[in-house]
Amino acid sequence: MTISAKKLLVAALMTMAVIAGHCSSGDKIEKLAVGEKRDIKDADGKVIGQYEQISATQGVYRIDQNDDGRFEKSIHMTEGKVTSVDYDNDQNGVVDKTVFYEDEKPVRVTVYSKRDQSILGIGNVTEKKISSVDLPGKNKRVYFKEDGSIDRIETLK
Ligand SMILES: [Ca+2]
Repeated sequence: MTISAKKLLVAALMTMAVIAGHCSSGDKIEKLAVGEKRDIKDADGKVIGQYEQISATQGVYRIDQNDDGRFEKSIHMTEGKVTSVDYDNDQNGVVDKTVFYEDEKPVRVTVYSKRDQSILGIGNVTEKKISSVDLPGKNKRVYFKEDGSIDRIETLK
């Protein structure tokens, strides 16, 4: 990976962390039978996605805002709390990134390779900011300062 590719990845991860911060579990909690689905509508009544009850405690909101049949965002919920959100920002039907939540706070962002879906980078989130990024392909972990500049780089074991 080149330096500019790394910069891009970091920028993407940081953007994700910010977006993730806006995605709270304040959404309405549905209660349906397992396997049951329900349309999600916007303020104008237009269908923008679907909610599916996966199990007694788990459900997923799948959002297809541009109505092309591909979900750009899937929000996984357990007991009414967000556990992870999958994003398909380029709308190719394959997940680009997943943001993982613990206690309703984003803790980790995984970015996948467009080529083979392998993990390009794992961003570790602290206080809604990326504090470090693991680059499995490089065996490196990059730490960031408060201002987003690189603090240090460690080799992963
Ligand atoms: Ca779509």
